[in-house]
Amino acid sequence: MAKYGIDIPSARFLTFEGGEGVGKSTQVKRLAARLSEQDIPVVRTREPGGTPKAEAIRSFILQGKPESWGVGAEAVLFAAARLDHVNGLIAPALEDGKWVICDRFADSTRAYQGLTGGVEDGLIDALEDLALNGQRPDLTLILDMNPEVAFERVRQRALDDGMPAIADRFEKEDIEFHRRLREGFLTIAKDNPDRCVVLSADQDEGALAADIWQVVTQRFPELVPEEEPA
Ligand code: Z5A
Repeated sequence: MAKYGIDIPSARFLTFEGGEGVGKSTQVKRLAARLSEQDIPVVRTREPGGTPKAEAIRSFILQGKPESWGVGAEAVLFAAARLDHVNGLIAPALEDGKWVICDRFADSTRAYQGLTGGVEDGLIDALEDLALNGQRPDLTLILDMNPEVAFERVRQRALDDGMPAIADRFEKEDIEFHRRLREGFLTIAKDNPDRCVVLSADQDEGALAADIWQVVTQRFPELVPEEEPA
């Protein structure tokens, strides 16, 4: 039993998606903390990564090593990492009754490598079927904002962390790519209205967290504690 005498709601799989710097990691942490306050067992994870093998693929990809292999091969690598993540962490956690909140998931492959990178839908669909093994998210929150504003956040974070080279990289990013990426995520939301909710990320952290909580409790009303009798 959780606080307030309600049963622990059954396991759910939630994903956060969107462009770089829109605040996904920040909101994943906040939502996990809020669920934990209600004694709901939560696993917080991310993609690419989440298991040792998937983290190894993450560092290989993020070091830019497979760039010369082409975007199709990159999509296959993301799917390989996802397959291990689903089988090694996500599915077992859900079977254990835990809520899983994942920072990026299969929609990122569709948006980055597919809709923006040009990998054909057939390959993206096949990789998704293979890697997900039937484990589709119950709810996907797509955080949406102008990429120029999001980049300024990431650039500022890099400067604050004493990493001017990373700040420089964001100044040189191809903004047109990120505009198309934003449209890609909005297309995914339009194509999956039962699963995806788009939220404006261009607001302060607390206000966005409140919007997210409202969506989550509307979707899963079992989370709202019963009123104490007066
Ligand atoms: N990728 C792919 O191509 N295909 C795939 O299938 C998958 C991934 C799964 C993953 O890198 C890369 O892999 C990514 C997509 C690709 N591409 N790149 N490059 P990552 O996971 O390391 O990068 P990211 O997902 O874009 O993370 P991020 O840059 O850290 O962004 P974020 O998680 O959305 O934002 P944040 O870390 O929560 O916040 C960013 C900064 O803004 C930080 O300083 C916060 O304190 C600040 N912040 C957060 N919220 C706010 C608000 N509301 N107001 C003001 N400032 C805020």
